[in-house]
Amino acid sequence: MFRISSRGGLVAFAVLSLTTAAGQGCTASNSSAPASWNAGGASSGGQTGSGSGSSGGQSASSGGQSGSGGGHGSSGGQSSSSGGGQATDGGGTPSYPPVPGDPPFTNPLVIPPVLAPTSTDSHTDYYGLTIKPGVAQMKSGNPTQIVGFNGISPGPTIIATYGREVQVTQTNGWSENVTIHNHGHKVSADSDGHPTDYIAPGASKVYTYPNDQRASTYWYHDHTMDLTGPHVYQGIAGFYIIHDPAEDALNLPSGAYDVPLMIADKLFNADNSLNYNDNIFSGMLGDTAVVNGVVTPYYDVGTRKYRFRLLNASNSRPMVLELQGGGSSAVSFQVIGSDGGLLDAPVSLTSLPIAPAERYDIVVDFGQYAVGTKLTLVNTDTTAGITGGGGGGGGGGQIPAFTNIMQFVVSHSDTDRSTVPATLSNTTPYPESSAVATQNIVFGFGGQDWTINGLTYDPARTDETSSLGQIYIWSIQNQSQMMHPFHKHLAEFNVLDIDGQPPPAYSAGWKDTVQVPAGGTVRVIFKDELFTGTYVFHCHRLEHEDHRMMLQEQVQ
Ligand SMILES: [Cu+2]
Repeated sequence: MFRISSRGGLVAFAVLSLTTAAGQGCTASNSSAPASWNAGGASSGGQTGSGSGSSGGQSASSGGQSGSGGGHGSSGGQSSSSGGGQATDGGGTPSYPPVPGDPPFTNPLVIPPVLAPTSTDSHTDYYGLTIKPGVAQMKSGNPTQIVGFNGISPGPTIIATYGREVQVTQTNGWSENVTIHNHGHKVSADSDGHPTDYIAPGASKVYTYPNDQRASTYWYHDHTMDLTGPHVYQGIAGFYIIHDPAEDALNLPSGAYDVPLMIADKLFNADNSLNYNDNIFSGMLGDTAVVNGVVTPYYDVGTRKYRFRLLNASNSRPMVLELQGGGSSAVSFQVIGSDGGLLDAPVSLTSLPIAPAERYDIVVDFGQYAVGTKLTLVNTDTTAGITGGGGGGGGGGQIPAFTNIMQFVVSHSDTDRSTVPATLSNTTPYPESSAVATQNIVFGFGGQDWTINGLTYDPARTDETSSLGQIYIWSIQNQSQMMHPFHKHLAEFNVLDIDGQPPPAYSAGWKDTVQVPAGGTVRVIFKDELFTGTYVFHCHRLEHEDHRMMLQEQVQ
């Protein structure tokens, strides 16, 4: 049973005691819900404390999971009557039977199936999907109730080709309104998954995607006004990948060696149901990494290069990704692409920050390792991007956190004819002098809600006006004490600078989501192309978006 500790209460901005804030939310809004945050915070204490080393992180993660379950079980000493049931001790304290945590890297990675078209013609591939409840074996023990495309999460992967249209008929087989946004796509306003363009339960809607844009890793997910957070958290998300001839000609790792990885953090109740809270301050933060719907999986690889399409599909969790093991504490990998496709050139890194909704395509060469080597993908960030003021950094230890994400096991020898060319693409931004205007976008907190330019989302209001085909600079200023990932619909952009400095090379290509650091300013340059109409831009911490940290742009 999916449990929502809804509306985490109004957290005074200056108060950064997250455990207290969330605990109030749970108590005030849903007395029968487990004190999830406290459980997560307790378990994450160990994870955070020992989490920076790979081996420490492994045991901490395992301990955190079982500790969480044990905490519930011991608090009341009662067992629920069924796997999905709740029990209380009469005083509002929930109790669950202890469920052993999964040791990390014991569950195999699952690759989402590729969706087959229902029909094709000379111009268009036609697909059908149904959003409906399902069950998923995300970890050992009870299956987890989810909601997903065709009842699975991630949903089936849609693979499209540049310039060839795709139509997806989405049928709502669920009990709540939904609307589906194809993240990063240049689409007509009526196919963009506008927050109030609902597909009612039982209804269907056809979304048309022209795919008139670069090859890259995109993703489709729910975008329902006020409810995107719980909807995506329950599983309404899938990959949408575009290929184009320019990329195909590069001989990058492809086919079975091109692997999408949807990484998200979750918080599990002891019966394996998902626990959700929409804490207005930090957003939903989990204590366990899930990759393609499986808790801390392992993946067998051969001695060759692989392309991994990394998507941070967390509701609100920014991560810093590192690969550890193989006799080196810092394993380097190559970043070849960002949100909007290939970079100019590969960028060798050992540490990659990735915020909610950001994508980075990386190439890892396992050919340099002996069979039997294990490399662990970890998250080294425990702050969740909450960095500023009022002891926020010191409160980091109370934020649910995790280290382990997944493990690559070099299990067999393999041949490798793929290459990573020194030149991949050309992502030169539009010259600043070509911009017709600079608009200021200011993130703040208005006393009750997150705001953009002092406003909260009103679907009846136009906040910015742009002209089709003209180039704009948006200067996004973050006056708050935490990082907000800014996402704009319709256009991909280039980052001009971050606090006056050029962006790091891995984020200098085309993007649709950018981290705006606490107290910082990011300037982006873009051109709205192909379509006029009403499009939103917003923070991609989904709980901020749901609390109306979103405005509308009229493209005319
Ligand atoms: Cu935000």
